[in-house]
Amino acid sequence: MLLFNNNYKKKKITLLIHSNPDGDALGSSLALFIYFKKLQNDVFLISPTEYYEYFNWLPYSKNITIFSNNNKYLIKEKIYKSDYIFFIDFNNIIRLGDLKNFLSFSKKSKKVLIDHHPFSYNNFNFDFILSDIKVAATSILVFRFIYNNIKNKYSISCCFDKNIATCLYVGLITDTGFFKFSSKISYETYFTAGKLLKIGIDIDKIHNKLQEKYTESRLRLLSIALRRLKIMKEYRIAYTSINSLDIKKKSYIKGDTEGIVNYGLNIENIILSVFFFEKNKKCPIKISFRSKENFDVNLFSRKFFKGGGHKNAAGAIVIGKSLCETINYFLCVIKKYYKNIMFST
Ligand SMILES: [Mn+2]
Repeated sequence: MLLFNNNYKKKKITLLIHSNPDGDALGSSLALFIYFKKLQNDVFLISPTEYYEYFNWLPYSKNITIFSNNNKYLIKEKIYKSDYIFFIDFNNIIRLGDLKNFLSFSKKSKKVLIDHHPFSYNNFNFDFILSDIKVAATSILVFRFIYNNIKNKYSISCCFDKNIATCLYVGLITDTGFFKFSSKISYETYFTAGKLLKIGIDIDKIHNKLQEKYTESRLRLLSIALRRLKIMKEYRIAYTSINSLDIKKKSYIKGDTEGIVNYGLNIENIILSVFFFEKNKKCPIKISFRSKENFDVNLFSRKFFKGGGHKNAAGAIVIGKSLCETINYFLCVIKKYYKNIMFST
């Protein structure tokens, strides 16, 4: 994609990431932010929601604008004036939350997608697409993008600095679970990691920062979720939930339920783990799915919950149903689903 060549004029670029951005969305977008800034562009990075404070040490993270009622006019203006709008680590504009309504002001701009999720039914009209569902993280695609842009034009070491490499490395290791999720790992995963290492990132520091740090409330909520864990051996499923009462009692803070869904998969023979989350009675129910082997939670979540994600990690939002109704619905559909597909592996 020949977006930027030697004689380009300063461009206005807006970078968008998905709600509740993860390490990959933050790392990829910050890397692009730093890169475009170095090339003297006018860059603006917007997150539809706050991000988990665990990531606030990332280089340039202070430059992320969190969408709110107080800055909506600024955001509208930035989107309106953009030459380019980048959609990073998502392709379904639903994931922008209320920020999606502002895209109607973006008519003048070229839309660029950089993402590794399967295409959603709710697609947007992108002008440039850099999408590859086989790569482990969007960070790899951003690496490719920057690498191809600077090759033969600028010195790589001048543009591809330690900050950019740190951000990309964070995306890479958070989306691969520190290189554990083998289904997505390929030659390019390690190739990219190797290139980033060569730039001189401080792996010790990054791993230290990313080490799980639990707040008291997080540990208490985890203990509730583990006690409530249900195991359906014959279906190879584990599921659990956290409800609004737990949240109140344990003075929840954002990010506390992060990762609860992964615990069920640690049990031998379990291939599907599900976590249901009711933040408060008025919020929709959030569901996280994690799977192993050939159980495709992206397909399952799309089919029954209008959600989506990846083959082994997906999510969904359920509006207008209680937690109990949602779990019952899940149990009902999963049993039917199993009759059709299971134990064929
Ligand atoms: Mn990702």
